Amino acid sequence: MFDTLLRNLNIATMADTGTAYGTIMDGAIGIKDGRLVFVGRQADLPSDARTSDERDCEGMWALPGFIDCHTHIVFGGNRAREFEERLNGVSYEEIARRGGGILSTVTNTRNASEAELTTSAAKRLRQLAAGGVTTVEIKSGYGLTLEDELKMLRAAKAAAKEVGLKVQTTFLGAHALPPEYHDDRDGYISHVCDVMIPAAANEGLADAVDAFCEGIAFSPDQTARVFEAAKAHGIKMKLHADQLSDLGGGGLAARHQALSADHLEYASAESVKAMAKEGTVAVLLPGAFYVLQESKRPPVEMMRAEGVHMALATDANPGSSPVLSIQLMLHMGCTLFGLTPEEALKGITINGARALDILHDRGTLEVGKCADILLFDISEPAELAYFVGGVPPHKIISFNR
Ligand code: DI6
Ligand code: FE
Repeated sequence: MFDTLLRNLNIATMADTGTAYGTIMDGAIGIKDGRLVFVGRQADLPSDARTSDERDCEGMWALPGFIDCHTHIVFGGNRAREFEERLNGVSYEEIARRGGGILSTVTNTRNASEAELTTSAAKRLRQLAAGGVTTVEIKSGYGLTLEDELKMLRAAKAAAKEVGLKVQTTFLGAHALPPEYHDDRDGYISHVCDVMIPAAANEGLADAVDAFCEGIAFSPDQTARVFEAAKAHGIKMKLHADQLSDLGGGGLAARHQALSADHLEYASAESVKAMAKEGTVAVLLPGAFYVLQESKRPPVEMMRAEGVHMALATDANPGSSPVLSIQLMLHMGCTLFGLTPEEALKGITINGARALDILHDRGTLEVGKCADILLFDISEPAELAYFVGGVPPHKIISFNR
Protein backbone atom coordinates (compact mmCIF):
# COMPACT_ATOMS: atom_id res chain seq x y z
CA MET A 1 0.00 0.00 0.00
CA PHE A 2 3.02 2.34 0.21
CA ASP A 3 5.49 2.78 -2.64
CA THR A 4 8.00 3.78 0.03
CA LEU A 5 7.90 3.61 3.82
CA LEU A 6 10.38 5.63 5.88
CA ARG A 7 10.67 4.21 9.39
CA ASN A 8 12.51 5.11 12.54
CA LEU A 9 12.63 8.87 12.18
CA ASN A 10 11.61 11.98 14.06
CA ILE A 11 9.44 14.30 12.03
CA ALA A 12 9.43 18.10 12.24
CA THR A 13 6.23 18.39 10.23
CA MET A 14 6.31 22.22 10.64
CA ALA A 15 2.51 22.09 10.66
CA ASP A 16 0.63 24.37 13.08
CA THR A 17 -0.19 21.62 15.56
CA GLY A 18 0.60 23.52 18.75
CA THR A 19 3.65 21.32 19.33
CA ALA A 20 7.08 22.90 18.71
CA TYR A 21 8.10 22.28 15.09
CA GLY A 22 4.96 20.13 14.72
CA THR A 23 7.14 17.30 16.00
CA ILE A 24 6.29 13.62 15.87
CA MET A 25 8.88 11.44 17.66
CA ASP A 26 9.43 7.81 16.59
CA GLY A 27 7.58 8.49 13.40
CA ALA A 28 7.07 6.97 9.98
CA ILE A 29 6.23 8.42 6.58
CA GLY A 30 4.35 6.52 3.88
CA ILE A 31 4.58 7.66 0.25
CA LYS A 32 2.29 6.64 -2.62
CA ASP A 33 2.40 8.08 -6.15
CA GLY A 34 4.68 10.88 -4.96
CA ARG A 35 2.28 12.02 -2.23
CA LEU A 36 2.35 11.68 1.54
CA VAL A 37 -0.23 9.09 2.56
CA PHE A 38 0.95 8.46 6.12
CA VAL A 39 2.71 10.86 8.50
CA GLY A 40 2.54 9.74 12.11
CA ARG A 41 3.92 7.61 14.89
CA GLN A 42 5.32 4.24 13.89
CA ALA A 43 3.09 2.76 16.56
CA ASP A 44 0.06 4.06 14.63
CA LEU A 45 1.00 2.51 11.31
CA PRO A 46 -1.84 0.30 10.08
CA SER A 47 -1.10 -3.32 10.97
CA ASP A 48 -1.55 -4.37 7.34
CA ALA A 49 0.96 -1.76 6.07
CA ARG A 50 2.93 -3.24 3.22
CA THR A 51 5.65 -1.92 0.95
CA SER A 52 8.43 -3.23 -1.23
CA ASP A 53 10.62 -0.27 -0.32
CA GLU A 54 11.07 0.10 3.43
CA ARG A 55 13.89 2.31 4.65
CA ASP A 56 15.28 2.49 8.18
CA CYS A 57 16.17 6.17 8.77
CA GLU A 58 18.19 5.43 11.92
CA GLY A 59 16.63 8.14 14.08
CA MET A 60 17.25 10.98 11.65
CA TRP A 61 15.01 14.04 11.47
CA ALA A 62 12.64 14.59 8.54
CA LEU A 63 11.62 18.11 7.51
CA PRO A 64 9.67 19.46 4.56
CA GLY A 65 11.78 20.58 1.58
CA PHE A 66 12.94 24.15 2.10
CA ILE A 67 11.33 27.01 0.20
CA ASP A 68 13.35 30.04 -0.86
CA CYS A 69 10.46 32.41 -1.57
CA HIS A 70 12.43 35.47 -2.78
CA THR A 71 15.36 35.31 -5.21
CA HIS A 72 16.77 37.18 -8.17
CA ILE A 73 18.99 34.22 -9.06
CA VAL A 74 18.83 34.67 -12.86
CA PHE A 75 21.30 37.39 -13.92
CA GLY A 76 24.16 38.01 -16.32
CA GLY A 77 27.72 38.40 -15.03
CA ASN A 78 28.23 39.16 -11.36
CA ARG A 79 29.58 42.03 -9.30
CA ALA A 80 32.55 40.40 -7.57
CA ARG A 81 34.87 42.84 -9.35
CA GLU A 82 32.90 45.79 -7.95
CA PHE A 83 33.00 44.27 -4.48
CA GLU A 84 36.76 44.04 -4.83
CA GLU A 85 37.05 47.61 -6.15
CA ARG A 86 35.00 48.99 -3.29
CA LEU A 87 37.26 47.28 -0.78
CA ASN A 88 40.20 48.84 -2.61
CA GLY A 89 38.70 52.25 -1.90
CA VAL A 90 36.77 53.03 -5.11
CA SER A 91 33.56 54.89 -4.17
CA TYR A 92 29.98 53.84 -5.00
CA GLU A 93 29.60 57.04 -7.01
CA GLU A 94 32.63 56.25 -9.13
CA ILE A 95 31.35 52.71 -9.73
CA ALA A 96 27.88 54.02 -10.63
CA ARG A 97 29.40 56.65 -12.96
CA ARG A 98 31.13 53.86 -14.88
CA GLY A 99 27.77 52.15 -15.37
CA GLY A 100 28.30 49.78 -12.46
CA GLY A 101 25.85 48.61 -9.83
CA ILE A 102 22.44 47.35 -10.87
CA LEU A 103 22.88 48.81 -14.39
CA SER A 104 25.93 46.64 -15.00
CA THR A 105 23.79 43.60 -14.21
CA VAL A 106 21.11 44.90 -16.59
CA THR A 107 23.70 45.27 -19.36
CA ASN A 108 25.15 41.81 -18.72
CA THR A 109 21.69 40.25 -18.55
CA ARG A 110 20.62 41.86 -21.81
CA ASN A 111 23.82 40.67 -23.48
CA ALA A 112 23.38 37.08 -22.29
CA SER A 113 21.40 34.52 -24.28
CA GLU A 114 18.58 32.56 -22.67
CA ALA A 115 20.83 29.47 -22.71
CA GLU A 116 23.66 31.34 -20.99
CA LEU A 117 21.32 32.69 -18.31
CA THR A 118 19.92 29.20 -17.80
CA THR A 119 23.37 27.68 -17.36
CA SER A 120 24.62 30.28 -14.88
CA ALA A 121 21.38 30.23 -12.88
CA ALA A 122 21.37 26.42 -12.77
CA LYS A 123 24.88 26.48 -11.32
CA ARG A 124 23.72 28.77 -8.50
CA LEU A 125 20.50 26.81 -7.99
CA ARG A 126 22.53 23.64 -7.45
CA GLN A 127 24.23 25.37 -4.54
CA LEU A 128 20.87 26.42 -3.06
CA ALA A 129 19.52 22.91 -3.56
CA ALA A 130 22.51 21.40 -1.76
CA GLY A 131 21.31 23.23 1.36
CA GLY A 132 17.88 21.63 1.13
CA VAL A 133 15.93 24.03 -1.08
CA THR A 134 13.40 22.13 -3.19
CA THR A 135 11.16 25.07 -4.17
CA VAL A 136 12.43 28.42 -5.36
CA GLU A 137 10.82 31.68 -6.38
CA ILE A 138 12.73 33.53 -9.11
CA LYS A 139 12.12 37.11 -10.22
CA SER A 140 12.89 38.88 -13.44
CA GLY A 141 13.96 42.53 -13.22
CA TYR A 142 17.39 42.78 -14.83
CA GLY A 143 16.14 42.84 -18.42
CA LEU A 144 13.80 45.84 -18.28
CA THR A 145 12.71 45.37 -21.90
CA LEU A 146 9.84 43.09 -22.86
CA GLU A 147 12.11 40.68 -24.66
CA ASP A 148 14.77 40.55 -21.95
CA GLU A 149 12.28 40.20 -19.09
CA LEU A 150 10.56 37.27 -20.80
CA LYS A 151 13.97 35.78 -21.55
CA MET A 152 14.79 35.88 -17.83
CA LEU A 153 11.51 34.20 -16.88
CA ARG A 154 12.03 31.44 -19.43
CA ALA A 155 15.58 30.94 -18.17
CA ALA A 156 14.24 30.76 -14.61
CA LYS A 157 11.88 27.94 -15.52
CA ALA A 158 14.51 26.10 -17.55
CA ALA A 159 17.20 26.37 -14.86
CA ALA A 160 14.86 25.12 -12.12
CA LYS A 161 13.79 22.22 -14.31
CA GLU A 162 17.40 21.32 -15.00
CA VAL A 163 18.15 21.19 -11.26
CA GLY A 164 14.87 19.44 -10.38
CA LEU A 165 13.37 22.24 -8.30
CA LYS A 166 9.79 23.41 -8.17
CA VAL A 167 9.75 27.04 -9.34
CA GLN A 168 7.41 30.00 -9.00
CA THR A 169 8.25 32.89 -11.32
CA THR A 170 7.65 36.54 -10.55
CA PHE A 171 7.64 39.38 -13.05
CA LEU A 172 9.62 42.32 -11.62
CA GLY A 173 9.68 44.72 -14.54
CA ALA A 174 9.27 47.58 -12.04
CA HIS A 175 12.65 46.88 -10.43
CA ALA A 176 14.67 49.79 -11.82
CA LEU A 177 14.26 52.48 -14.44
CA PRO A 178 15.81 51.35 -17.73
CA PRO A 179 18.27 53.91 -19.15
CA GLU A 180 16.14 54.31 -22.30
CA TYR A 181 13.44 56.02 -20.24
CA HIS A 182 15.77 58.71 -18.79
CA ASP A 183 13.60 60.24 -16.04
CA ASP A 184 10.22 59.10 -17.33
CA ARG A 185 9.21 56.73 -14.53
CA ASP A 186 5.50 57.03 -15.26
CA GLY A 187 6.14 56.30 -18.93
CA TYR A 188 8.04 53.14 -18.06
CA ILE A 189 5.31 52.03 -15.63
CA SER A 190 2.77 52.46 -18.45
CA HIS A 191 4.89 50.15 -20.59
CA VAL A 192 5.11 47.66 -17.69
CA CYS A 193 1.32 47.72 -17.20
CA ASP A 194 0.13 47.92 -20.80
CA VAL A 195 2.67 45.74 -22.59
CA MET A 196 4.88 43.67 -20.32
CA ILE A 197 2.38 42.32 -17.77
CA PRO A 198 -0.13 41.27 -20.46
CA ALA A 199 2.65 39.52 -22.40
CA ALA A 200 4.01 37.70 -19.35
CA ALA A 201 0.45 36.66 -18.46
CA ASN A 202 -0.38 35.46 -21.97
CA GLU A 203 2.73 33.33 -22.11
CA GLY A 204 2.07 31.87 -18.66
CA LEU A 205 5.47 33.06 -17.49
CA ALA A 206 4.51 34.81 -14.26
CA ASP A 207 2.86 33.38 -11.15
CA ALA A 208 3.14 36.80 -9.53
CA VAL A 209 4.05 40.42 -10.16
CA ASP A 210 6.42 42.37 -7.92
CA ALA A 211 7.69 45.97 -7.77
CA PHE A 212 10.44 47.84 -5.94
CA CYS A 213 8.53 50.53 -4.02
CA GLU A 214 11.25 52.86 -2.78
CA GLY A 215 12.54 56.43 -3.10
CA ILE A 216 15.26 55.26 -5.48
CA ALA A 217 12.83 53.14 -7.52
CA PHE A 218 9.03 53.48 -7.88
CA SER A 219 6.44 55.38 -5.85
CA PRO A 220 3.40 53.93 -4.07
CA ASP A 221 1.16 55.35 -6.83
CA GLN A 222 3.25 53.71 -9.53
CA THR A 223 3.24 50.48 -7.53
CA ALA A 224 -0.56 50.63 -7.25
CA ARG A 225 -0.77 50.88 -11.05
CA VAL A 226 1.37 47.75 -11.37
CA PHE A 227 -0.91 45.94 -8.91
CA GLU A 228 -4.05 46.96 -10.83
CA ALA A 229 -2.55 45.57 -14.04
CA ALA A 230 -1.65 42.33 -12.26
CA LYS A 231 -5.19 41.98 -10.92
CA ALA A 232 -6.65 42.60 -14.37
CA HIS A 233 -4.69 39.56 -15.54
CA GLY A 234 -5.45 37.38 -12.53
CA ILE A 235 -1.83 37.40 -11.36
CA LYS A 236 -0.85 37.45 -7.68
CA MET A 237 1.19 40.24 -6.15
CA LYS A 238 4.29 40.64 -4.01
CA LEU A 239 6.19 43.80 -3.07
CA HIS A 240 9.69 45.02 -2.20
CA ALA A 241 8.47 47.25 0.60
CA ASP A 242 9.96 49.58 3.20
CA GLN A 243 13.53 48.32 2.72
CA LEU A 244 15.36 51.67 2.92
CA SER A 245 12.58 54.04 3.99
CA ASP A 246 8.94 53.95 5.09
CA LEU A 247 6.70 54.60 2.09
CA GLY A 248 3.85 52.60 3.60
CA GLY A 249 4.70 49.69 1.28
CA GLY A 250 3.59 46.99 3.72
CA GLY A 251 0.16 48.59 4.07
CA LEU A 252 -0.10 49.10 0.31
CA ALA A 253 0.65 45.42 -0.32
CA ALA A 254 -1.92 44.42 2.31
CA ARG A 255 -4.66 46.66 0.89
CA HIS A 256 -4.15 45.05 -2.52
CA GLN A 257 -4.26 41.57 -0.98
CA ALA A 258 -0.73 40.85 -2.07
CA LEU A 259 0.71 37.50 -1.00
CA SER A 260 3.67 39.13 0.70
CA ALA A 261 5.56 42.31 1.48
CA ASP A 262 9.30 41.75 1.54
CA HIS A 263 12.25 43.36 3.41
CA LEU A 264 10.20 45.68 5.73
CA GLU A 265 13.07 47.10 7.80
CA TYR A 266 11.27 50.48 7.91
CA ALA A 267 7.69 49.18 8.04
CA SER A 268 5.39 51.25 10.26
CA ALA A 269 3.04 49.95 12.94
CA GLU A 270 0.20 50.81 10.58
CA SER A 271 1.66 48.63 7.85
CA VAL A 272 2.22 45.73 10.25
CA LYS A 273 -1.39 45.96 11.46
CA ALA A 274 -2.71 46.05 7.90
CA MET A 275 -0.61 43.01 7.00
CA ALA A 276 -1.92 41.11 10.03
CA LYS A 277 -5.50 41.98 9.06
CA GLU A 278 -5.14 40.85 5.44
CA GLY A 279 -2.88 37.85 6.04
CA THR A 280 -0.03 39.37 4.02
CA VAL A 281 3.18 37.43 4.72
CA ALA A 282 6.25 39.37 5.86
CA VAL A 283 9.26 38.03 3.96
CA LEU A 284 12.41 38.90 5.92
CA LEU A 285 15.73 39.07 4.07
CA PRO A 286 18.68 39.12 6.47
CA GLY A 287 21.22 38.63 3.65
CA ALA A 288 20.55 42.07 2.17
CA PHE A 289 20.42 43.61 5.66
CA TYR A 290 23.83 42.12 6.37
CA VAL A 291 25.50 42.98 3.05
CA LEU A 292 24.21 46.56 3.08
CA GLN A 293 25.29 46.81 6.74
CA GLU A 294 21.91 48.19 7.71
CA SER A 295 21.20 49.00 11.32
CA LYS A 296 17.40 49.23 11.38
CA ARG A 297 15.85 45.82 11.94
CA PRO A 298 12.39 44.90 10.71
CA PRO A 299 9.77 45.23 13.51
CA VAL A 300 9.79 41.52 14.32
CA GLU A 301 8.41 41.90 17.86
CA MET A 302 5.41 43.82 16.52
CA MET A 303 4.87 41.30 13.72
CA ARG A 304 4.96 38.50 16.27
CA ALA A 305 2.53 40.31 18.58
CA GLU A 306 0.13 41.05 15.70
CA GLY A 307 0.31 37.51 14.35
CA VAL A 308 1.88 38.34 10.99
CA HIS A 309 3.27 35.23 9.28
CA MET A 310 7.02 35.65 8.84
CA ALA A 311 8.95 33.99 6.03
CA LEU A 312 12.71 34.07 5.42
CA ALA A 313 14.53 34.01 2.09
CA THR A 314 17.96 34.57 0.54
CA ASP A 315 17.08 37.49 -1.80
CA ALA A 316 19.87 35.89 -3.89
CA ASN A 317 21.03 38.68 -6.19
CA PRO A 318 24.35 40.00 -7.50
CA GLY A 319 24.20 43.33 -5.64
CA SER A 320 22.72 43.49 -2.17
CA SER A 321 22.58 39.79 -1.34
CA PRO A 322 25.04 37.43 -3.04
CA VAL A 323 23.75 34.61 -0.85
CA LEU A 324 23.26 30.99 -1.92
CA SER A 325 22.56 29.37 1.45
CA ILE A 326 19.03 29.27 2.86
CA GLN A 327 20.32 27.77 6.10
CA LEU A 328 22.64 30.75 6.60
CA MET A 329 19.43 32.81 6.53
CA LEU A 330 18.08 30.67 9.39
CA HIS A 331 21.06 31.62 11.51
CA MET A 332 21.01 35.29 10.48
CA GLY A 333 17.24 35.48 10.98
CA CYS A 334 17.93 34.51 14.59
CA THR A 335 21.09 36.51 15.29
CA LEU A 336 20.30 39.66 13.28
CA PHE A 337 16.49 39.83 13.50
CA GLY A 338 15.76 38.03 16.77
CA LEU A 339 13.66 35.18 15.38
CA THR A 340 13.55 31.97 17.36
CA PRO A 341 14.95 28.89 15.59
CA GLU A 342 11.39 27.62 15.24
CA GLU A 343 10.19 30.88 13.69
CA ALA A 344 13.19 30.84 11.36
CA LEU A 345 12.46 27.28 10.24
CA LYS A 346 8.79 28.14 9.74
CA GLY A 347 10.05 30.98 7.56
CA ILE A 348 11.54 28.59 5.02
CA THR A 349 8.78 25.97 5.25
CA ILE A 350 5.15 26.71 6.14
CA ASN A 351 5.42 30.50 5.82
CA GLY A 352 7.57 30.34 2.70
CA ALA A 353 4.73 28.27 1.22
CA ARG A 354 2.21 30.90 2.33
CA ALA A 355 4.29 33.63 0.66
CA LEU A 356 3.99 31.72 -2.62
CA ASP A 357 0.41 30.47 -2.13
CA ILE A 358 1.48 26.82 -2.37
CA LEU A 359 0.65 25.73 1.18
CA HIS A 360 -1.94 23.25 -0.12
CA ASP A 361 0.93 21.22 -1.58
CA ARG A 362 4.18 22.23 0.18
CA GLY A 363 5.69 23.68 3.31
CA THR A 364 4.66 21.01 5.84
CA LEU A 365 4.78 17.25 6.06
CA GLU A 366 1.07 16.39 6.12
CA VAL A 367 -0.99 13.73 4.44
CA GLY A 368 -2.08 14.69 0.94
CA LYS A 369 0.87 16.95 0.21
CA CYS A 370 3.75 16.36 -2.18
CA ALA A 371 6.37 13.96 -0.82
CA ASP A 372 9.07 16.59 -0.55
CA ILE A 373 11.26 15.51 2.35
CA LEU A 374 14.69 16.33 3.76
CA LEU A 375 16.48 13.94 6.11
CA PHE A 376 19.01 15.43 8.52
CA ASP A 377 21.45 13.68 10.81
CA ILE A 378 20.82 16.05 13.75
CA SER A 379 19.64 15.63 17.31
CA GLU A 380 17.09 18.47 17.24
CA PRO A 381 15.72 20.92 14.64
CA ALA A 382 17.30 24.00 16.28
CA GLU A 383 20.69 22.69 15.11
CA LEU A 384 19.83 23.84 11.61
CA ALA A 385 19.70 27.48 12.74
CA TYR A 386 22.45 27.13 15.34
CA PHE A 387 25.28 26.09 13.03
CA VAL A 388 26.37 29.12 10.97
CA GLY A 389 25.59 27.98 7.45
CA GLY A 390 23.54 25.02 8.66
CA VAL A 391 23.90 21.30 8.18
CA PRO A 392 23.83 19.63 4.77
CA PRO A 393 20.84 17.32 4.31
CA HIS A 394 21.78 13.65 4.57
CA LYS A 395 19.21 12.85 1.90
CA ILE A 396 16.60 14.64 -0.17
CA ILE A 397 13.51 12.68 -1.19
CA SER A 398 11.50 14.98 -3.40
CA PHE A 399 8.84 14.22 -5.97
CA ASN A 400 8.81 17.55 -7.75
CA ARG A 401 5.97 17.59 -10.17
N1 DI6 B 1 16.27 45.43 -3.56
C1 DI6 B 1 17.57 45.16 -3.45
O1 DI6 B 1 18.23 45.25 -2.47
C2 DI6 B 1 18.02 44.65 -4.74
N2 DI6 B 1 16.87 44.80 -5.54
C3 DI6 B 1 15.88 45.23 -4.81
O2 DI6 B 1 14.76 45.39 -5.25
C4 DI6 B 1 19.25 45.21 -5.36
C5 DI6 B 1 19.52 44.49 -6.64
C6 DI6 B 1 20.87 44.75 -7.21
O3 DI6 B 1 21.65 45.57 -6.68
O4 DI6 B 1 21.19 44.09 -8.21
FE1 FE C 1 14.74 41.34 -3.71
